Amino acid sequence: MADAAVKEKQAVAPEAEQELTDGFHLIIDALKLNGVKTIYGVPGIPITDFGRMAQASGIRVLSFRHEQSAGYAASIAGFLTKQPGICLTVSAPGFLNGLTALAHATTNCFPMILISGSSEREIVDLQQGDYEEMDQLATAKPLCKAAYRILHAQDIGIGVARAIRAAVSGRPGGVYLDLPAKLFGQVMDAEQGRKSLVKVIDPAPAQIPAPDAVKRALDVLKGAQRPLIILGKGAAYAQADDNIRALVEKSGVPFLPMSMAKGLLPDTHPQCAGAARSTVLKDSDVVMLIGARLNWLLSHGKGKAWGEPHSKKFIQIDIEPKEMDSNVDIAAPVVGDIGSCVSALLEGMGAKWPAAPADWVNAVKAKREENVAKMAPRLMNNNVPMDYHGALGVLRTIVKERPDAILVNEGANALDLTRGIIDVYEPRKRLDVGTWGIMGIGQGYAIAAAVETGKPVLAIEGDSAFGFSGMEIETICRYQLPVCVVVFNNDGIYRGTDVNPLGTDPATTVFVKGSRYDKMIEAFGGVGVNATSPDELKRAVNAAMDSGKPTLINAMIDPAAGSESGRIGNLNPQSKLKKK
Ligand SMILES: Cc1ncc(C[n+]2csc(CCOP(=O)(O)OP(=O)(O)O)c2C)c(N)n1
Ligand SMILES: [Mg+2]
Repeated sequence: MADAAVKEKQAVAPEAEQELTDGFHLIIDALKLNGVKTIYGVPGIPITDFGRMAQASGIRVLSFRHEQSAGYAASIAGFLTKQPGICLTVSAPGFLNGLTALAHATTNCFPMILISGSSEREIVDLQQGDYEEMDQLATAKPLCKAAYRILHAQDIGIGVARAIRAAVSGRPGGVYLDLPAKLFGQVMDAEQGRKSLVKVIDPAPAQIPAPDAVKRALDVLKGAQRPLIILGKGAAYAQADDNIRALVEKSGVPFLPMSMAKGLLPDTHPQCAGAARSTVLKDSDVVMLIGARLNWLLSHGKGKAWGEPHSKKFIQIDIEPKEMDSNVDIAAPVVGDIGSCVSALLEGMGAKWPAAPADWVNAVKAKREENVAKMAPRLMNNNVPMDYHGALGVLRTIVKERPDAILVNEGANALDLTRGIIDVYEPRKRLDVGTWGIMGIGQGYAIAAAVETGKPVLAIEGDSAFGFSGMEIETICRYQLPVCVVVFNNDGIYRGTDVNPLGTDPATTVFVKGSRYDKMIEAFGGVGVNATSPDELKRAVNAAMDSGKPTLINAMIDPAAGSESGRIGNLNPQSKLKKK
């Protein structure tokens, strides 16, 4: 008897005394070790407990109403912080809902990790119809920068490290991390577990440009008669704000900010050519691109917008070598991270860099002043119903008075006119639809912007755009975030005036006329305001920004005021046949 008892004790004792850990805790520990402070997601099998435990461990876990919004939030958190934004989803449908945002992050070069639970591998791979069965790894792979799956608890440390490094190093992008349900419950020795965790050292190493490339670029710039600098969102992402400003100012060259690069230098800066865009694109002879790609947003660097064919030389600064010569030939490629490239260029310019040609600088300034003067009276109008210019005139002043607020913007006319009219004064204060012109980022971006920066957020959204993530106003109210959403309500997509010639269903682009989006937020305890005039709009936005209370303002815009597709109507395909 005694012997048996001793034997049993010996068998049990090592296990009872052994400290154990499990997959749940190892994933949380791995994320925390690497500085993850926030997770954006939607709970459900198999990640509900994981979310609870992560929250209990001190990570801020924000639950959304739809994974796509959580994903957009994670993607813009990545842009704002240079750390991968984390989105957490359930298997198959939740994963797929988050996948759009992961692809969006990759396209926009934002670091993000989509962590998704997945179903049992054995059943998924034999396609035996598991709960939420899907080969998620294979599905994600073509849509992101890298995709990994962790099968064993002892690999969690290295798997998380790999995901982080893949997301932020080189050109940032989206990474998929697949965590099968069984992994969470796997148990291992706690000490071994601790040792298996990896703190990523220097996750985004500097990539120093070659001295020859820097010299070549400066030679090309020096030879210019009509130089132009274009700042892209890569430049904004780099957080090399002081050096970028110093480079632009030392060169004296007019600069054109792409949408999300607005504010790197204030739009009111004397060298800003934003209001003379078509002139500088057409007439410049040397164009220095800093973190801006020659994609559709810059008409691929060729064609009518760019003046005479082969009339310019491009200098391009980008971390991705494949970006060079992607659309037109690049005379001076400078490959490296923006911060290192800009500081090398600044150093190379030395103390005696020649001023930019005065006749060109003055010509750009004159054009800009002419265009600004033309716009000014339209922005002062107090028309009812409001047009975009009247509404944006007051919002422009509000942003000027509150330059640290973050502006989120989506829609068509509501996007293009806001971009053109509202000046931005500080870096990374304008967040918008990005490379794809994607609708639905509004509330997700607003939430992450408020959470990551603690700053007030003003979101200007078309009524259609708003609808893509409208339910997230409950999320905004739940977390009591300082977000003021202004819905530009023109009864539809582009305009609210389309008519179905058959007179049966409503036309494809129109919504319920006179909708009151402001009522929606009242259901969740937020402040709703219906604004019919610029004066009312001004009062309501100022009150919201002062109070920091979740607010939705229904700004009634003349349904006839907008134009088809905003500024990009020319991209609509046209048939050679006459329209009937
Ligand atoms: C995900 C997605 N779906 C559809 C579109 C096509 N689209 C472009 S703009 C837009 C909505 C424009 O209407 P609104 O937001 O009301 O802006 P408005 O021009 O009326 O001010 C849509 C549906 C898109 N860009 N992204
Ligand atoms: Mg609309």
